[in-house]
Amino acid sequence: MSHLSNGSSPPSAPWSAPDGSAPDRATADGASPDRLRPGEVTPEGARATAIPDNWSQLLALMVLSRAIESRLNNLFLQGRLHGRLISGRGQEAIPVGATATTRPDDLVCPAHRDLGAHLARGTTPEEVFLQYLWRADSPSRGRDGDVHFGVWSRGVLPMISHLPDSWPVALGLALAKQRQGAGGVVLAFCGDGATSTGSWHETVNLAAVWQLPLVLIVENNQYAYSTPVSQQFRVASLADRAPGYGIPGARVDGNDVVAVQALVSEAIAAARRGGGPTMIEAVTMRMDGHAIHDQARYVPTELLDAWRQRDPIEGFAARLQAAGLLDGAALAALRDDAAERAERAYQTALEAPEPDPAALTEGVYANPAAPARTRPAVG
Ligand SMILES: Cc1ncc(C[n+]2csc(CCOP(=O)(O)OP(=O)(O)O)c2C)c(N)n1
Ligand SMILES: [Mg+2]
Repeated sequence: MSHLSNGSSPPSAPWSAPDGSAPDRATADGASPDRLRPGEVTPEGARATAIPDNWSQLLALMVLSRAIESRLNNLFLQGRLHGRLISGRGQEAIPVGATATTRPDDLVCPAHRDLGAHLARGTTPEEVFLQYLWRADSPSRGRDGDVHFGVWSRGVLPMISHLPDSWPVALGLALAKQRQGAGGVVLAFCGDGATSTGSWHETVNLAAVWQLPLVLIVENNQYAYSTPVSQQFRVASLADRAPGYGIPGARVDGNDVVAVQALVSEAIAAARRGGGPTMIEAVTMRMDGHAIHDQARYVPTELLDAWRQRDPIEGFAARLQAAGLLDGAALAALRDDAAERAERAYQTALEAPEPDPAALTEGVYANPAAPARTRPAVG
């Protein structure tokens, strides 16, 4: 059983630093595959260079996502929200870049840090605050005050907590899209930790076998709760798993919204053409604890400091400013506007009614009487 001995001696640097300087997963002999360099994309043709025409949309969506989460964070700390709060701060480029070019007939299955995907599909700040205040008119109709919401009319599915069970659902949706034959595709997101589950592998395999129009996006943010990626997998890149299933895989700098959009757009185009699924690993960093209760003291400070230098909004804004497309005043105005929209949405949600307890079982069953009649006899 000597091949298992690595598990008992954790690598000295269990994470990957943004410049690739620190080993993310030391090998048995101490060498590092060290292949997680943000900006590195395979295949080569997917490397993004030009600022896309929709740059202002990308920037506005990331800024709005950050503003909404910032307001939610303050509200939680003030005791005005109930339950828990999960943050996608620092990861906005992935859901925004991936989703911005989707068509209305596409479907999106966000994971729990993908507020930007909801916003990119047209979910409003009001809907988000109604959700987090458990209001009757929220997307989940007051049954949830957390990430488990979607707006079906916009093609956004609610996140499923059992990881990564949005993926097998996405698989079924992609099968439906394939059978409809109208070119619709499905985007499914998950984290690095979710890749360790059986249903993740089953989904990828079946998507490959059936050549479904599915874009599979893994957000590698270096941790799954307190578990670093070194304790999660041994491959140098999660995208390296794709060839094992017979599909293309690519890695992208998850903090570069332009690169994410370019690569995912390519994968979407391939899926529309009948080219089947693509797996994309977007490398990023979870900048907060798992949720607001988690101080994440297990994350090395220098790692967070290094990734903070690569904030996706700051980086994109700097690039736009260097290109003469944006100035400091316009950026400040955009941020102010996003903060005001978030505040207005919160105030609107505050005034909105709470759900009627009598409506609790509505929507649970198609026919409330059915479960008793159809339940098989026990014994
Ligand atoms: C099947 C399953 N096991 C455990 C959990 C508990 N859990 C919720 S989030 C989480 C960490 C997920 O990590 P990752 O997939 O990397 O996503 P991240 O939170 O880092 O974005 C865990 C273990 C779960 N929701 N589902
Ligand atoms: Mg993770």
